[in-house]
Amino acid sequence: MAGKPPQSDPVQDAPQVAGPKHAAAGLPAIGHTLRAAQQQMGVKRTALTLLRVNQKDGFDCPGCAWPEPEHRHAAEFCENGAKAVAEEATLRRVTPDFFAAHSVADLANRSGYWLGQQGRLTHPMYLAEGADHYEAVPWERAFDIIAEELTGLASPDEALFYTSGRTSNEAAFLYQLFAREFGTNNLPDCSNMCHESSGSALNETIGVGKGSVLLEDLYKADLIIVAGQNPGTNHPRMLSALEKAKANGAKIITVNPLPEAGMERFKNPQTPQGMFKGAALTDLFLQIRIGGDQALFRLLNKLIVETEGAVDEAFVGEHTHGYEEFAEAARAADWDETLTATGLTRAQVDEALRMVLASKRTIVCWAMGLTQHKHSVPTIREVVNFLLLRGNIGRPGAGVCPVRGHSNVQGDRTMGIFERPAPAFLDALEKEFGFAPPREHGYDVVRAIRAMRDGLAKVFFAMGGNFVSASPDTEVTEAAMRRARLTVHVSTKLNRSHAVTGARALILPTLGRTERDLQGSGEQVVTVEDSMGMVHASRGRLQPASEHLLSETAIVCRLARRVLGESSRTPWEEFEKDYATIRDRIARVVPGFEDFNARVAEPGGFALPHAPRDERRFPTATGKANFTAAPVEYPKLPEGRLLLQTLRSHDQYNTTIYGLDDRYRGIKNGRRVVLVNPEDARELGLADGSYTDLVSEWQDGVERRAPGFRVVHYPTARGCAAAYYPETNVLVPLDATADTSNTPASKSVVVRLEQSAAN
Ligand SMILES: Nc1nc2c(c(=O)[nH]1)N[C@H]1C(S)=C(S)[C@@H](COP(=O)(O)OP(=O)(O)OC[C@H]3O[C@@H](n4cnc5c(=O)[nH]c(N)nc54)[C@H](O)[C@@H]3O)O[C@H]1N2
Ligand SMILES: Nc1nc2c(c(=O)[nH]1)N[C@H]1C(S)=C(S)[C@@H](COP(=O)(O)OP(=O)(O)OC[C@H]3O[C@@H](n4cnc5c(=O)[nH]c(N)nc54)[C@H](O)[C@@H]3O)O[C@H]1N2
Ligand SMILES: [Mo]
Repeated sequence: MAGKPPQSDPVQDAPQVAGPKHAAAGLPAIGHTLRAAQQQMGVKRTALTLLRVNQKDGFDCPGCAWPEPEHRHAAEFCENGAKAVAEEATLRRVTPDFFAAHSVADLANRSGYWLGQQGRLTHPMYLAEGADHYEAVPWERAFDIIAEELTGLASPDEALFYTSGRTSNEAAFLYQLFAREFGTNNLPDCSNMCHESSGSALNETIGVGKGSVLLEDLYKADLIIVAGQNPGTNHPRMLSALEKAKANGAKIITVNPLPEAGMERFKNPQTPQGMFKGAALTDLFLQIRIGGDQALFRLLNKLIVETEGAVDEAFVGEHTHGYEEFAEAARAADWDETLTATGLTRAQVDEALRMVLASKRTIVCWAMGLTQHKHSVPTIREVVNFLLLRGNIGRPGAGVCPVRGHSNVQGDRTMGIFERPAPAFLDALEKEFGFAPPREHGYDVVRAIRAMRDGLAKVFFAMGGNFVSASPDTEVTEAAMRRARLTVHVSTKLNRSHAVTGARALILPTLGRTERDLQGSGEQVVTVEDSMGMVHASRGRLQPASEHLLSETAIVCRLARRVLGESSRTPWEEFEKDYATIRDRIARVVPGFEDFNARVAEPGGFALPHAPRDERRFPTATGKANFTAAPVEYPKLPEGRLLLQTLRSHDQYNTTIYGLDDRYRGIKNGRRVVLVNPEDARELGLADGSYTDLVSEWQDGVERRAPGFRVVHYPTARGCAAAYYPETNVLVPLDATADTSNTPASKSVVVRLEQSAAN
């Protein structure tokens, strides 16, 4: 089933190709923004809604986690933020009548794009065992069904509580509290598939799993390296920050197998000169082979170590551990091997080194291009080595900058959404709420799928997200979900996870970020944490999409009361009535949130403490920042194969498909495309415009196939290919994960391209 193009879908996937663009944003972006928004919301609602995005008294953009600048423009949002808002604030509705007209089998046959376009969910819906259709149920009945299944489990560890990254701090804190009072640490989240490798690497080396730079640091940097990230599409507001950094004299090195338009030239739509001409952003483009980053940074580190006076010896001596062992490994780095691993030339590496040595303040930014490989954790550790060598952590204008995805994914983790919680966090929960939290580690995403597959987990509850489409190995994941007794999704919009269900299923419709949240004590605000550890309030203003929606917080409170009953001493009713009472508890449990309610009332919010950034204190096992010296790894390709990365188009938000174009890459009206270097294509006999199946090869010998992709000759690095996720998740084996972080290696899938039978 999986990977089969939907049959009854009115949308035809017929890609047209015009070649990559060399600049991002500018006037066309404004046009696209308004068109997308007005199609969903109409003209008046568009104006009212977009003006509230990311303002100090408005709501946090549900798009990405990029921080808000101190001086905000009247329109502090971007094209893709506007699309995210429009998706949520749409006037289209999915009512009980819709479910009466469409069986679950019918929904399972539709594309993700079609499902998302149907609009906002309006009623709690229940799929009874053996039934063909969802039917509306009262909220109380929905909670009864969940309680029935949860209390019937042999152990609390047979339940899974997934979180996507849009959930507010308040809802996330209560959700993990509920799961732990219920008795499990099974709290997998989207972070497991996203920046887990960053968290793993940073925790071990600098003692804090978060980035160490604030927005101001970007403006002060001499050199910014952007590796494995496509901000033009995924963090468009980052381009304004890079533009400002450049105006202040920074240089930018881009490390990417693809030339991404946003990093080439940025036409800032918020300044008149920017709209037309724009600024060139990248000074040096290193077109690296997929997975070559660890080798690149190791070689740069060797060259730094071997350059007289290049190492910041005072910093290394006072603040770090493991330098000697690391320097020995670095000296052994081999030029030829590095050039093979990276596909770069010696001159390019020399030029990069020159820029590195000329910089006193260096920042490295990265996203999924670094985190989703087998050797992602050692790769990011090597980035840390690189920064430590020249004292680039805990100094203004310098540091590590993992750029997060979902708007509150970092906050959810801060609130305790983690399957491997720190003992100190559990101690604090125990003290505050007077129960004994489970201490055993729970399942992450990959382990949760295995547990369902093997019959060890029977209830799957999702706070947002689209688990079956976002997870790897679609066929395995879908079969695993279908084995569950009960699957529950707290959702704003319809998606495939509602159509691939356990024996029983529930859809619980919830408020979005843009909507007014009215509770017993009045209108509520929630809080979020951005990618740079800034916490601020978010207040929705729109009328909720339906009178039957409950907020995520209310859903957790009611569920907890129904499931835990008298056994819980937590004041769930009070929490639901007044979210400020939740923040009072967060203030006592989570370090850095002291006086939470008062500080979040300040316009713009507050910054969480970050010991390495603020005081060059490294809370690691050694008490210092750790150099590490892992062996260099890079993917080795068998003859005639390509290394496929699965990435985002300009018209999607993860599994939510906004449209079928990828404007900056010059692709229109289709998503089943595979980008291949023209030289590789020639060697493999793949004409531009021909159709091919992507077949992934993995050591388990199972053949995973995604049929019918149009070949696009594209200037990617040699040996590499790119195609969109989630269509290609069928190709990512469940067991192909990053060492240590267990993140699916969805950016390095070995594939062969086979001529399509269908075409
Ligand atoms: N509009 C929009 N915004 C989003 C999202 C969205 O889907 N749409 N998703 C959000 C989420 S959850 C996340 S995590 C972020 C994702 O943000 P990104 O990480 O920018 O997203 P991807 O599309 O996965 O792009 C990966 C980039 O890494 C490059 N790359 C791939 N492999 C390698 C490699 O081995 N080395 C190097 N150096 N580069 C490599 C790719 O060419 C591509 O430019 O965006 C967030 N923001
Ligand atoms: N092959 C491959 N796979 C990947 C990736 C990749 O690059 N390649 N990227 C991975 C990454 S980085 C991530 S973060 C994951 C994303 O995984 P998820 O976070 O699970 O997926 P999304 O597509 O973001 O979830 C979209 C759904 O969330 C619901 N939703 C939206 N807003 C809200 C809200 O405010 N509240 C609630 N309750 N629900 C809401 C809607 O119903 C919508 O359909 O995918 C991962 N999977
Ligand atoms: Mo993500």
